[in-house]
Amino acid sequence: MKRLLTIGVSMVSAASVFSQTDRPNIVFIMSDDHAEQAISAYGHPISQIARTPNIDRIAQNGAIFRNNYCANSLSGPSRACILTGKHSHANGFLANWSKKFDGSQQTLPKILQANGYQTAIIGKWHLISEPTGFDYWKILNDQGEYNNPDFITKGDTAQYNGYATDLITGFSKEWLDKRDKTKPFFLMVHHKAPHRNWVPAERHYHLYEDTVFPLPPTYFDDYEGRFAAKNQKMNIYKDMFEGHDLKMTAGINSDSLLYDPWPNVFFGRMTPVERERFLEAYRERNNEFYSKKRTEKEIAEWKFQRFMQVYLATVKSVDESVGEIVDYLEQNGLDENTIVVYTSDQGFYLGEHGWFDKRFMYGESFEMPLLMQYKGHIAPHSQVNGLTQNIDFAPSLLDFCGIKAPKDMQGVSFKKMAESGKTPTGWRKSLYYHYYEFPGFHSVRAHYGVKMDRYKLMHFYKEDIWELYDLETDKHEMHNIYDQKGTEKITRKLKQELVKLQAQYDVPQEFREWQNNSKK
Ligand code: SGN
Ligand code: CA
Repeated sequence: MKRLLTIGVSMVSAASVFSQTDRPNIVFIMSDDHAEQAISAYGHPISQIARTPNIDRIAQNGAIFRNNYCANSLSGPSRACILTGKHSHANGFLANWSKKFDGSQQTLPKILQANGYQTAIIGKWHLISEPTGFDYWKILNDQGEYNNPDFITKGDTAQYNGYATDLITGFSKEWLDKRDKTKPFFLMVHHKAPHRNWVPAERHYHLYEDTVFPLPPTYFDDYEGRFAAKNQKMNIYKDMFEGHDLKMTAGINSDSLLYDPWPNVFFGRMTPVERERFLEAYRERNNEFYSKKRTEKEIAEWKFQRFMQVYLATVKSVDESVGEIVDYLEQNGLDENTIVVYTSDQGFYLGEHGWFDKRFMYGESFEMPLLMQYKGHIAPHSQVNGLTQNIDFAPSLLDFCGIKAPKDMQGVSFKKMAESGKTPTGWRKSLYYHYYEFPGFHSVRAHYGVKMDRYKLMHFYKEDIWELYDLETDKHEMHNIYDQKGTEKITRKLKQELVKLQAQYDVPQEFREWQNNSKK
């Protein structure tokens, strides 16, 4: 019998392969800016003192992906890559300032919908155009607000009392309750947390207030030999907004924030009583900051600690949400036949190189957490070590549902690798990356690059600056060895690989001009 190949008018139902009830449901949980360093299953020292036991449950029930990366480390673009299974140049959503996601194109939810799935998205969407391919959607307005946020549904916008993470969890469970139980479902639960400006739920205001987090060894990076790294604006001690981000007040016993450029999305969203409780919760700590003279270095270190306290307290509610959803599935007999994915739209710096935010192809921003459970198919406590990328999510999930991915999807299915725990011979050896948003927030220059097992090559193409890192001897990417004696051969190899990937993915000439113009 013929299996469904792609969406179109003359479709054959995937029920030919799976019966209705056999086909797995999918709960795709994605948070915003959640770094691997802050998920305890990944083992980073920061996460060991701010654990995420519920997110870890997914890894215990299934697989942890050790080498998963994004294709463009920014929210809108990464979401577009996930929906389409294609790189940014192919799905058209290059940057957050891109006009609109073209919702008429083929996407994962559309294909699932056409195969009899009920589809829904609840939470952050961030693609400007209205969601397509979803039977139900209830999304935040753009970045969304933490406190008493607005949610948009078809033809309506309403403000809800409560905390964004909890509301998204509640709406998701309500949708699960009300869904048509005769059909399989695909539910995307997209949290705003722990995106800037890191407002924890009130019950977590005091969590971590006495915890001291380990300062990354590269916190005081001088960016020597790295032009773009030197010229960014995402430094914790130079670029953070003290009130908005770090919850610092203007002086001893002050009720005003030190600096909040967007009061309407933060402080202004709380009721006067909520504002009062927030200020009280931080008052003693904020007064303590002003109680003694501090050197610049001490202030920089203090800011790191405050950043970690608010960021990780914000993560806590996401972890609770995952616990509630996994519990719901178990309590409703859905855990056996439901794929649960936990990921974040990209990685994030937690003080590495002195930074917050992402965008760069360096380490922690490029790395994208991925945990996945599917009982009876993915063994508990398994590890996926092959190189995977967010463009693989759509073809892989389709594969798990017995639906053949359309040929123009650029990602590949990692189903077999996840099921067997083994990297097949012939699995990809390199990854292509491209970040476009310059000028833009945080001033990270546009670049593309290739990552192989040991080396990473990056090209800041507007400036025609190349960087090469040996990840084995320099895991923090502090020493740009491009042009150094002895690196000629490996540079040639990586450039060849880059050319190969750009050709394979049909990257338009305008995004690979270097092949004609580069001085090197
Ligand atoms: C906001 C943030 C930036 C962040 C972008 C993109 N500022 O503009 O720090 O880089 O979002 O983030 S904020 O103070 O307004 O939050 S993304 O994850 O949506 O791509
Ligand atoms: Ca993000």
